[in-house]
Amino acid sequence: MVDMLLSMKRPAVTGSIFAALCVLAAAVVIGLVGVARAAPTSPNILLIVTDDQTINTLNVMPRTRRRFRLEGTQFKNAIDTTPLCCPSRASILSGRYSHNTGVKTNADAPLFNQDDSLQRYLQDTGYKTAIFGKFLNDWNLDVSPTHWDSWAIWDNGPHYSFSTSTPTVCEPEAGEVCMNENGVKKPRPSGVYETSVVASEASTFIDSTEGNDNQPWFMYLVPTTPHSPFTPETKYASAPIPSFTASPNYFEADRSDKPPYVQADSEDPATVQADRAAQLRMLMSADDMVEQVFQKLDAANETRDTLAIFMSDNSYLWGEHGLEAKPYPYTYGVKVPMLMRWPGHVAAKTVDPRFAANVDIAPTAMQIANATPPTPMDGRSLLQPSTRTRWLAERVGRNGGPPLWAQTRTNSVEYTEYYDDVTGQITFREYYDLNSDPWELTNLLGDGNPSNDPSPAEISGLSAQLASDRACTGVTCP
Ligand SMILES: [Ca+2]
Ligand SMILES: [Ca+2]
Ligand SMILES: [Ca+2]
Repeated sequence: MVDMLLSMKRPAVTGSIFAALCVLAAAVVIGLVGVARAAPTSPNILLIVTDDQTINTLNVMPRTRRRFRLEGTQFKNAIDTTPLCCPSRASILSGRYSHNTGVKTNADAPLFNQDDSLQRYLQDTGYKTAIFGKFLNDWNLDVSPTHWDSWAIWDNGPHYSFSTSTPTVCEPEAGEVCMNENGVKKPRPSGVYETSVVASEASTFIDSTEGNDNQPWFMYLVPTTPHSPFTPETKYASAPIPSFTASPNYFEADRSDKPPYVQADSEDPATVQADRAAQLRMLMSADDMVEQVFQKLDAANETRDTLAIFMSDNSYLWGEHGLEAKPYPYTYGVKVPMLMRWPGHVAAKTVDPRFAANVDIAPTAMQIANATPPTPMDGRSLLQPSTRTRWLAERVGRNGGPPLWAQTRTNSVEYTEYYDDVTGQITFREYYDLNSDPWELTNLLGDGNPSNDPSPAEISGLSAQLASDRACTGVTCP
């Protein structure tokens, strides 16, 4: 909050900041005497998480830009600590790193502890909670998620559902996409693009809460856009997209410095470009969804009383280093779009350079809701001054795909280790001097030139730091 306060100049805004601090101070006092109910003044919390949206894609989302960038703060150095769907979603909802959630792969949804989650703590504090979209990959839709007052959840899959049966029977083999809506398994509405289903569910939920302004709500909107299959909405199937500018590491010419799995990867630039085009068009529908939800909030007079966050569950490489998709420990494989707005409380038209992360979302929500988990979360509230000088990103489990890895990074150095699945031994290291090599073109530990290597002392220091961070909990985490 202090960083944001400093960036605010207008007296009117300063006044509302002061009011916000009074509310927060009052909330802290209430917390001390053990009354754990959300004050009527607690803001709503709207969390929108897209699926596989890479950074630098807001150019196709003008309404989202207006709502979140012109009227809010953009975190330009935000990351997902494990850049893969299910582990990242578990980290978002728990405020904990993958090594602490136990959700290490996309098959680990059953390991997610719903009783140690944002939705649980907010509900306990008096928030009405709702989720619409993708909860966790491979979640058994015969099982209802807990600690939600209202929900409609589904998994990755087609973005359109085409129903041929009765509305209460779900037949995936007939082209229907199944969802669990408030405990009833049924097909998603036929012929309706998925982002419109999310918007419609959100609208119904907002209507249902209008009668009780004293109860704040937490609404988690999780469209699977722009995840594969790469099917844009019909109306955007041929929509113009921004021209492509290849970054210096686009299909990196010399990958002899890279780990063996990168050197062995052979993507097709034509496929990358086709997927990029489709994903950008899919994001146009996500932009519609964002605007529809905000228009609904405007009509309900709730926009100013809502802290809203927009982000992606993980990034997605479009040919950088010759790679496509995830989960890769390179800048655009780890960084994600992340923006936050709360009129009068979070600075508008502001770019925040701090290291922000998916594990910070839950602590941020905890702070404004005056909710306290029994053990400290790993992340930090984004409304507090940040002391984070490095980030930790990690891939701690796998069922196929790239090897296990972990990365520590400052503003000037990126250091990554790869590990053997069984022994945990380090199998490869990457070190980039980000000041001279921001595009990660020359791994100084893999370029065959010993004269430019970092000192053994520096490497052992980074390695020890990484070992410590990979075992961190709560306040010991970066
Ligand atoms: Ca994802
Ligand atoms: Ca290279
Ligand atoms: Ca070297």
